[in-house]
Amino acid sequence: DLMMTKDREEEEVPKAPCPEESPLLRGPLALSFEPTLMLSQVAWENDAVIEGQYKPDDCVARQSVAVLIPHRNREKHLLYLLHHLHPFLQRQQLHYAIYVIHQAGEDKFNRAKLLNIGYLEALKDYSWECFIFHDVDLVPENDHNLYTCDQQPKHLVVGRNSTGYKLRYKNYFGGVTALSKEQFLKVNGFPNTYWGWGGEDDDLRIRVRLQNMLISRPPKAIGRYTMVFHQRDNGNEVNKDRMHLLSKTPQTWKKDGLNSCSYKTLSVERSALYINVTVDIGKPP
Ligand code: UD2
Ligand code: MN
Repeated sequence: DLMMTKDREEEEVPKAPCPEESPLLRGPLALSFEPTLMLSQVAWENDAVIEGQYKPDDCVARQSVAVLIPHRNREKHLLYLLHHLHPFLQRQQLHYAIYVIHQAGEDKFNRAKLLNIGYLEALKDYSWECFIFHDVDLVPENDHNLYTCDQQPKHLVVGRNSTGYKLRYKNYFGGVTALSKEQFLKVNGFPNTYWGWGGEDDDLRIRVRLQNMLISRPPKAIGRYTMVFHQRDNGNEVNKDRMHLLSKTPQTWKKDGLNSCSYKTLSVERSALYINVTVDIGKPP
């Protein structure tokens, strides 16, 4: 009996890398947003996901990817996103985890700072190679839109339903972006000083340009998203300082970013479908 077990162990062959293009991709998909959808159903449909994390079973993933979602008071959007994103990432044969960075309290929202925190916290779990900075309300429509990192930072949202699937403006860098661990470190992450709506995505683009990196995008037919309808949230009013802050980025980026991101972690909860990091990020000065 003992011998038998040993033999079987020796037979185990090392896994091959996953194919360059996943055979599981399906292309454009019709998305559903059922009002009756429940988290328990999404968990049941994704039983290979353990505490928000997944690895392909039969091959070694080509990249390890942490998806970071800034969040407050958007539970329904989060549910729809988890519902679509888990199968989407599994079809891409990635080793991935989904992190939700939840801002505690009622003070002004700070998307950029939450994303910095996501990066720092996720790296405590595992040395992820690639980071996807992801709005909670954007659902990808085509699984050829790869959630991987390239030689250059990537902007994944070429267009979305509400804007006729066109790029909003030439240098637009909002919604969903992919930067490698090194690329994000090189630009010192996002600024921590943008409170409320707007500007932080443009700031990241300026940081990327200052490092002489270029932004790549998938073809128009592939970089398509559905944004679940919403109005401007309370606590995320337009940041009137944004133009002024943006004009100073070349002087401020080195000292405002990952290296100056201070916060208090209130809890880290590992639920079935995502890792929820709740943080106290303070408030605007
Ligand atoms: C645009 C950009 C977004 C960001 C924002 C300006 C697109 C598709 N997206 O989004 O990336 O640059 O402008 O800040 O162009 N959130 C919460 N709770 C809140 C407020 C915000 O969870 O109370 C999170 C959530 O992940 C949301 C994201 O912050 O998707 C951006 O906020 P938004 O959706 O209100 O802003 P929007 O759609 O104009
Ligand atoms: Mn939105």
